[in-house]
Amino acid sequence: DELVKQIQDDLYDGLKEEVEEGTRILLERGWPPYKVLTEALVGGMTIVGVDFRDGILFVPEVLLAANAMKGGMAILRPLLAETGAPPVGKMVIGTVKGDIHDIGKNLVGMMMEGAGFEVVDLGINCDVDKYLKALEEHKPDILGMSALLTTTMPYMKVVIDTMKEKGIRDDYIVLVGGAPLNEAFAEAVGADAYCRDAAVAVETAKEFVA
Ligand code: B1M
Repeated sequence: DELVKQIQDDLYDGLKEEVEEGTRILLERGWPPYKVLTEALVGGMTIVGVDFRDGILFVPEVLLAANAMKGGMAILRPLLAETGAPPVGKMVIGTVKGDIHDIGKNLVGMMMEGAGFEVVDLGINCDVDKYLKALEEHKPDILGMSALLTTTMPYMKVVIDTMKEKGIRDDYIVLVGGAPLNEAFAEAVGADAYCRDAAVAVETAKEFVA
């Protein structure tokens, strides 16, 4: 699709208004919000990621791309979150300490809301204290943690170990995600499951709270 390619290019170039415009047009054409999200926005960010890795794009450009992506996501958010049903469960989610990547986490939050979960978003750079306080305050069914860096993902173990020390580990379902993780890592740190993407996070959460 020409327009999808155009949106991906605009996202790459950090053109927020153009990405927003393209997102609206795809919706007007009857595209389901989830398809717009995955094909145009996530697809575009994947290309950005490859060129970032290869040293073709640098942090300032990637920040602009992320900002453009958030513009598109803001349009999709209410559509993805539309649900009249009572909450099926509650999730507290945050990106771990030292890590400021939040697009994936935000996406997971949006999709969880869309599936009828109540979501408490703790933001980025969350230390153990922040997670534990939120668990105490909100009493969720699920704790979700996100990490995009190989240097920050071990912090998930710090959080889970602290939960164990306090004797509260088994009071919660712990789901983890982020590009550098995998199933073996999730198991090694003592999480209940690794979620490859936002759709898997929703499926997994539903299985656990069912
Ligand atoms: Co960063 N960055 N970045 N970055 N960045 C990566 C992660 C990197 C892989 C790029 C690369 O080299 N190819 C690389 C990490 C390498 C590594 O650790 N091995 C990297 C690096 C190195 C860095 C810096 C260190 C760069 C520097 O300063 N020199 C720096 C670190 C800052 C820090 O955190 N302390 C940095 C900074 C940034 C920006 C600020 C410029 C920007 C973030 C903006 C923002 O988030 N607001 C940024 C971006 C955008 C990226 C890439 C290009 C894209 C990430 C993204 O948003 N993807 C990324 C490359 C890549 O991942 N391919 C990269 C789209 C998003 C939808 O996918 O986040 O994977 P993702 O989320 C998915 C799943 O993973 C899953 O579901 C989501 C939706 O499907 N998921 C969960 C995620 N969290 C979950 C939680 C769950 C469940 C599922 O809980 C239940």
